[in-house]
Amino acid sequence: MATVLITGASSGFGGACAKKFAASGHQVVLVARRQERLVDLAAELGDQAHVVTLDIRDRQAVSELPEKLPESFQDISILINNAGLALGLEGVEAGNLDAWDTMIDTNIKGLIYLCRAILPGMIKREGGHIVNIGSVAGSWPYPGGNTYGGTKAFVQQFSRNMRADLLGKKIRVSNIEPGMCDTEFSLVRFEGDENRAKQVYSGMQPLSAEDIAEIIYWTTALPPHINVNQLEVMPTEQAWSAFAVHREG
Ligand code: NDP
Ligand code: 8X3
Repeated sequence: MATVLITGASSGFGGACAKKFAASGHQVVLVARRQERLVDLAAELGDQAHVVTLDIRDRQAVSELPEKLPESFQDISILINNAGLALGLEGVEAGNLDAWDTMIDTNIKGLIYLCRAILPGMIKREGGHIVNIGSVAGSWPYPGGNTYGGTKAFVQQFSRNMRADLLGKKIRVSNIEPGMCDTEFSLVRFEGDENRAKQVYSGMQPLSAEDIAEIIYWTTALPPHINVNQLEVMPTEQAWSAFAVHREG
């Protein structure tokens, strides 16, 4: 039985991971800001779950997180760095600087705070697995993806650099990079505009949160000598496009 800390467990991939890992016999530490949702999920999962209501942008709170866990939940062997968001789809010349700060503070800074807080324990216990949730947006540009894509490109390179730092320490690092997936992601991106969020997935079959949880679980369940470095996954009905060319006249 492993203890798995999941950020962003109040929705989407994080919630589905909590259910998947708990159903597979593991303990889960559920982290997010919306306490009520976490408490409801923990009630569903039983004694295997522990709730931590936390904003991952709070550096101090994240650094104190390991020591504040009940003793039976302290030996975290899997960290799923999932909490994150996109805000807006404006072109770079019209982007909202507050939204950009929030994405950088959450997707980049929150993620590195968690790694820094949890890794010393993993190193001491000589084992662990950090699963970062990147995005196809970290490799492939699209109009309006500017800062969000930049944060996920950071996650890609930070994951690789962590592998370099952790070589020989029996700690795995994986970066899972999903494409379109129907969670609350678009609702958040479009500030609660349900119609606009729905349009993103209309007429095609997106991935589900459970699909991603299955893939994350698989990477962690592989024998310990196997490290999935980077795994990009899209719906079959999504693909890349040709280069865009602007022509005069
Ligand atoms: P959801 O919006 O459904 O879930 C996002 C989760 O992140 C929520 O649980 C939210 O909890 C949490 N979160 C956001 N900000 C903070 C914060 N400051 N502190 C703590 N928790 C926070 O979206 P997804 O499940 O789709 O997204 C999960 C991850 O997957 C994100 O990193 C996203 O960028 C990435 N991703 C999503 C894709 C998609 O198409 N859905 C594709 C590729 C990557 P709360 O609000 O309660 O704090
Ligand atoms: C979410 C996928 O394509 O909307 O990271 O950026 S995308």
